[in-house]
Amino acid sequence: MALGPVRYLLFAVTVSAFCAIPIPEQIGSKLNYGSSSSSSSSYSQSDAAAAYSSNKVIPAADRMNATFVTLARNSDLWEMVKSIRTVEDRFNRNYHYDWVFLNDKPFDDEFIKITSALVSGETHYGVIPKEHWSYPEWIDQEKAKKVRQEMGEKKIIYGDSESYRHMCRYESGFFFRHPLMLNYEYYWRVEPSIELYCDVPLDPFRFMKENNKKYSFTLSLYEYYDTIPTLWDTTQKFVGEHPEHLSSDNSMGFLSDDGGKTYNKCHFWSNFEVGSLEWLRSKAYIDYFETLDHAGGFFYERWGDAPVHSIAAGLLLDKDQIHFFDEIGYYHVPFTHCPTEEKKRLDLRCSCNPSENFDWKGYSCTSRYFQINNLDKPKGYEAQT
Ligand SMILES: Nc1nc2c(ncn2[C@@H]2O[C@H](COP(=O)(O)OP(=O)(O)OP(=O)(O)O)[C@@H](O)[C@H]2O)c(=O)[nH]1
Ligand SMILES: [Mg+2]
Repeated sequence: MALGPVRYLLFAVTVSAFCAIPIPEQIGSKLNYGSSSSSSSSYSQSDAAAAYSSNKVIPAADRMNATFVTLARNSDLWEMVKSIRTVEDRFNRNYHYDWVFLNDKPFDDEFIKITSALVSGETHYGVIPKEHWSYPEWIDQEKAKKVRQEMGEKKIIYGDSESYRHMCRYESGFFFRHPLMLNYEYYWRVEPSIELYCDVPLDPFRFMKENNKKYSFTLSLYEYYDTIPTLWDTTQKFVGEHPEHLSSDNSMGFLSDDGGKTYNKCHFWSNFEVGSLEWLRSKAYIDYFETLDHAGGFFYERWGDAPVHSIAAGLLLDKDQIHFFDEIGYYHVPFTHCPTEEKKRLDLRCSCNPSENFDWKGYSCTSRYFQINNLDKPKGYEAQT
């Protein structure tokens, strides 16, 4: 973990040295806090904002069918406590959404005692079935071991780690199928040691549902190439075999600079996600995951769940089903998303330093997202490039 910032900084230097990143024209934000479509309920996002400032708890009937979800080890407890506290303070104290914790080993009593005391909603603790956290029978484990040694010698971050690979495969293909997740429609992924910097002035789950969004992000960046050399070839194979799954209004322009021939390595940073579980459980997504899983790259390379989710969202969903949550100020070491506009930061009582906002820096991909969606960049973004 301590290597995290170093990894990204080294990577950032590489990217800024070798990649020409087109920066779109200056434009102002189109994002707003409210929902653009009508709701069958009398409850609205402005009620959410009012409730936040008055400390009112949203009635259960006005909650969405949604949960927070965290994959963690028992040893992550105290870093997880920080994440829960920030999520509760900035959002969930008014909502009391549930929280599902998943682990490849049983959670211990202390983990359960502390986390259940801090979460305002119900907590659920699940053990991951063995077959979702082990080698599929078609994987050559000797070959996988050799790769880990080689990647370790090359000092590729987590290159020598077996558990990190199981984790990435699990987050790519299984967490949304865990029995505890099956009854929910939306999830918000939370990792240990994160920070929410601003009051969350809307219910992100409701926003997703009312606006037909399926996937969302706060930060985006370039992937480390050595971890995914054949991910794009495998994706192309999938597209060839399943052209029916490709959206005709996809985000190829976010993922590729040459119309799909090569992957530009842009991905949404998946340690934060609010998304549709039903989309992840769809035939389109499962077919994609199965193609990747059979190709073996989770073990023979070190494919991360971030590029996997991002490529799937970018190709299988319509462009406007992917949402950028500008109002959710967020930190996961070493990157910050801090809303660009001062008025927004003041209204939402943000505690982030705007000069640390990563959005418009050269190694963020968020400009590309704005470009392909014809979105106006927020006022003041030039000062943060
Ligand atoms: N149960 C379990 N959870 C894990 C394991 N490895 C990682 N996780 C969890 O999976 C998520 C991602 O792991 P991280 O170690 O944060 O990976 P990362 O975000 O790429 O790396 P960092 O930059 O070091 O945070 C976190 O929620 C971890 O708590 C594991 O072996 N078992
Ligand atoms: Mg992490």
